[in-house]
Amino acid sequence: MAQAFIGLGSNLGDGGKNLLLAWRNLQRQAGPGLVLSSPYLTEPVGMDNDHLFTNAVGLLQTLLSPGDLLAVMLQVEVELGRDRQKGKDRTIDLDLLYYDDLVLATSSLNLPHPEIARRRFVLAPLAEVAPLQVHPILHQTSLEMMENLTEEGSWIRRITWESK
Ligand code: PH2
Ligand code: MG
Ligand code: MG
Repeated sequence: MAQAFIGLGSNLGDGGKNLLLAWRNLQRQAGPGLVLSSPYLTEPVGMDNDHLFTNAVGLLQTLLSPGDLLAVMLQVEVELGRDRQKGKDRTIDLDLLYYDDLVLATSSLNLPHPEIARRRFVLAPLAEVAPLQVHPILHQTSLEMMENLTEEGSWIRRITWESK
C-alpha cells in the first residue's frame, strides 16, 4: 500500500464542489482517502486571467502504481470536463505531489512534483495535513518549505467546505 499526496485545484465553476466531486471519484477508483485539507481560495499564479482558484491537498492510500494512479487522475479530470490545453481555466486539476518517498523523472511523471516548494497554494494545504512530511529531495518538512517560500505576492485564504 502506497501513500500518495494529491494537489487539487479548480478555477472554473463551483471550485469547492468540483474539488469534493473529484476527491470522491478519485477515492472510488484509486483507494481510500485518509485526509483532505481545508479548501483555500488562492490568487492565480502564472495564468493569463485573474480567476481565483480553490485549492486543497488530499492524502490517499492506493495499491496502484504511480503510472496507474496518474492515469486514474487524468480519467477523473476528464469526468469533470477538464480541457487540458495549457494555461486554460480548469474545472479540476489533479497533481501527484508525492508517492511515498519515490523520486522519479520520466517524460510523463516527475516525483516529487517539481513545483511543491515554490507554491504557497500547495504548501499551505500540505502543511495543514502533513506539517512534518519530509520532501525526499530537499529534505525539508512542509513547514520548513513554507518558511523558506520566497514567492512574492500570491495570497491565499483558508475557507471551509460549507462556505463555498
Ligand atoms: N495551477 C496552475 C497554475 N496556477 N494558481 C493557483 N492559485 N492554483 C493552482 O492550482 C494553479 C495556479 C497550474 O496547474
Ligand atoms: Mg497543476
Ligand atoms: Mg496538473
